[in-house]
Amino acid sequence: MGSSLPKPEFQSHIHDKQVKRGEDIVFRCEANTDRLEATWEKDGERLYEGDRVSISQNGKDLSLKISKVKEEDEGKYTVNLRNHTDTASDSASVVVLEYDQDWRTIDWGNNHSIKKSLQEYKPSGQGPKHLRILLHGPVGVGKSSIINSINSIFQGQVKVGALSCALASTSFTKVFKTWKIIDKETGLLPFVFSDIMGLEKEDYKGVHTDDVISILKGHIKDDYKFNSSPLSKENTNYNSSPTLDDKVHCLVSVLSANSIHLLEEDHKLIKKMRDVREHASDLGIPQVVLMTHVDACLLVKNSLKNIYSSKYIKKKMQDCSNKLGVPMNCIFPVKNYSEEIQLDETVNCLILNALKRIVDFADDHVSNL
Ligand SMILES: Nc1nc2c(ncn2[C@@H]2O[C@H](COP(=O)(O)OP(=O)(O)OP(=O)(O)O)[C@@H](O)[C@H]2O)c(=O)[nH]1
Ligand SMILES: [Mg+2]
Repeated sequence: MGSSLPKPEFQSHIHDKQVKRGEDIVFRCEANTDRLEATWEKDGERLYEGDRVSISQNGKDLSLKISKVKEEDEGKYTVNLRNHTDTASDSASVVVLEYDQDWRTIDWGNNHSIKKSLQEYKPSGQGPKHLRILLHGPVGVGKSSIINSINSIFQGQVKVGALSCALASTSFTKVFKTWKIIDKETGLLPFVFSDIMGLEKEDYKGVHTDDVISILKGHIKDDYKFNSSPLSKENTNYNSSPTLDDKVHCLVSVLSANSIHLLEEDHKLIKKMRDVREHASDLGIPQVVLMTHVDACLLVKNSLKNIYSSKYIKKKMQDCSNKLGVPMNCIFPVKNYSEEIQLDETVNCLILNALKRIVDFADDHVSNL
């Protein structure tokens, strides 16, 4: 009497995978018997041996290899076992972390010319002495770090001194402060940054939206310490006759890639940011979003040059776009200097490109005043 055919079963399974483009995927599993036929599927379609696909069965060991992964390889993979007694199947998913091609182009070798154009920039027409750029957003997203990083680029070395007092004296920025940027070679640059306390969801915490709106109009003097109630017109810190230099020429909303998912569309904090944006729009002030903490994505942490191929980053930018109502082409991902002690041209490149846009937008605004 011949031995009876065993029912096919898995001794070990295939597992979900996340891969970068160009890498290979290998699924391996073990069956309980070699007396079966194994077939592989992707999203329900049978897979056959091909240029990038190798299928092997060595006794009970089964494997599928996809070489040089492309975006199209993302999906659900299934291995089916069959013999005359029964069938069994097992599935796992593949997520390809990157697009096949960068979805936005950036010239990584162009830092020198962008920096030069910013060093040589002069505000248009009868405009102000300097452009004023206001950074606002939730607590701890990296508003002060952006100013610090820009300062570092123009100083030619990573600087913490200029802003460390503001950062170190309290856990967050509490005072309204204007930061001038001094270029190591050419001196004072004609754009300044207004750094403010972060927004919080509670009405009595963080910077009051009325204060942010007053800052847009140039009504708040430097060194004003933010309060839970907005600054009144009677206060000595209230500037009742702001000049063009005191007014904001570009509003930069700052959000962080690693915390944007925590803010629902109807979150109080998002509502506050939209409220400020609406006032800025009424005043004709151009707006840009900087998305910080892009190194939350491992691909990007390994190499910043993956920024525009990373699906994670695009998803986070779309999230910022939907929540704030700002088009994608006004959103710039940046990595701030945080732990580094030396400048890095790729870090500089993202910041310089974003800054150039901000200055161009602000300049358009002042030239139309
Ligand atoms: N990894 C990483 N850390 C960052 C980045 N940007 C800022 N940080 C860190 O995040 C922390 C908060 O940064 P701040 O610049 O103080 O944030 P802020 O928005 O000014 O915060 P408040 O003044 O409290 O509202 C600091 O420890 C920074 O070093 C970034 O792009 N990547
Ligand atoms: Mg700060």
